[in-house]
Amino acid sequence: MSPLITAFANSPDRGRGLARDMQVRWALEEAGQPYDVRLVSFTDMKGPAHRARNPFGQIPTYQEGDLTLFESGAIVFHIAETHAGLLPDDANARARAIAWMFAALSTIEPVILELATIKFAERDKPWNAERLPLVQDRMRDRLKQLSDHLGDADWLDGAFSAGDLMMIGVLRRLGPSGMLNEFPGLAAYVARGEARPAFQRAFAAQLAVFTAASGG
Ligand code: GTB
Repeated sequence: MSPLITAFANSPDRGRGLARDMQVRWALEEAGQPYDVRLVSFTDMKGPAHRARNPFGQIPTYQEGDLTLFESGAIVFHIAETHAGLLPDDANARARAIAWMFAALSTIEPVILELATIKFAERDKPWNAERLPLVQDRMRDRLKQLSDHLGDADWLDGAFSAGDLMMIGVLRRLGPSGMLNEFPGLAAYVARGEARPAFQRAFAAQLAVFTAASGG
């Protein structure tokens, strides 16, 4: 039986593939693993049936046989561990690829989310104008360090891995801000990821949900 994932029935990103089911879809496509999708509304997500899948009432989740998982990083890691192609065979290279997955989620993503918070949720706060440049500088520092590491390489550590998949997934959240353009190497890195056929299939699948929901 194919794994079953959850995704927004009505994604607020209007089909831009910025919600985290995109990373799970992409990993499944890289692995050549067919999957089914349960679309959930915001009301469904907060109900008991979905909270049994994810106590925080969020997407994505993943069900396969008697395994139920939440957290996009844990789901992608599970897919990578159980299918070929997303983690290197060499033990050290594999450990480094996993380190990049953690770096995406715990070193890069927090600064990106902080920027989103200050730009949207805290827009009306009196201290917003003072805080924004501090947050932007923190993010630029991190992006520069990442860009310096990447240099002219195609991927973060040798061949494409789940580490790149998670990192590109996180960096794509910067798209609407335009900040990635300050780092052409990182912009090209994201474009390389988006050009992968597996990414394209995953993107098309989530876009089809938006198109169908909006009657297009
Ligand atoms: N740490 C968890 C993980 O990695 O799986 C975080 C999961 C999470 O943030 N889920 C979000 C969610 O369910 C969707 S992806 N939110 C609903 C809720 O909390 O009630 C985050 C997201 C949402 C919308 C956009 N967008 O519109 O651009 C982008 C990303």
